[in-house]
Amino acid sequence: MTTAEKTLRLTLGFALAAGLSACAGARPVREAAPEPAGHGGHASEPFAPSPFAVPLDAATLAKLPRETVQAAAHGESLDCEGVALDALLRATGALPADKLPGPQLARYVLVGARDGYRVLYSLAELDPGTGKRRALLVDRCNGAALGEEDGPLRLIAPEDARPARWVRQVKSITVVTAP
Ligand SMILES: Nc1nc2c(c(=O)[nH]1)N[C@H]1C(S)=C(S)[C@@H](COP(=O)(O)O)O[C@H]1N2
Ligand SMILES: [Mo]
Repeated sequence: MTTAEKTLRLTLGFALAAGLSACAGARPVREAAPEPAGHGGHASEPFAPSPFAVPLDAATLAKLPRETVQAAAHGESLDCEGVALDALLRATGALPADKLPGPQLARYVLVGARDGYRVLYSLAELDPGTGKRRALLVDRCNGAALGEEDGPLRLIAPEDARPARWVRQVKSITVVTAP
């Protein structure tokens, strides 16, 4: 074997080893450094920081399209209206407008209520380009504004098989990168 052939074999060997270790997930997945909130939420722009508190003020919600949802819980049927959670996440920069970048597949959406109840969704399950699971933040059901017991904001995920992840008295929505 000539020196040139040996060099080629060595080079190929290293390239193969490097490729295999990358495929085996040897390199840790890292997100971009946290950035201040308030960017436009496009994939080309920096990720929202983690944790990211999604604004729930009336002015933010009023800018989003209204949607309706029919849902049933414990034999009671509900006709509700409010905003789509993915639209809220996008408008506030918590969800990119384009394809969800790989590192954001490890993000979760924590919904907290005034009574201390908490539930999780994954960001990817809510992303219209990935899990496409429908969830709405509603403020009116069966023709009336929600009262203190249920509202003023209630999260409804009509595709869930039981309403355990519907959240009454929504107080906060926080997007977090899993540790
Ligand atoms: N804030 C809050 N939301 C909540 C709960 C709760 O205890 N507190 N219970 C959950 C459960 S277990 C169910 S089954 C549904 C429906 O409860 P409801 O029929 O009492 O509204 O609400 C969910 N949302
Ligand atoms: Mo429940």
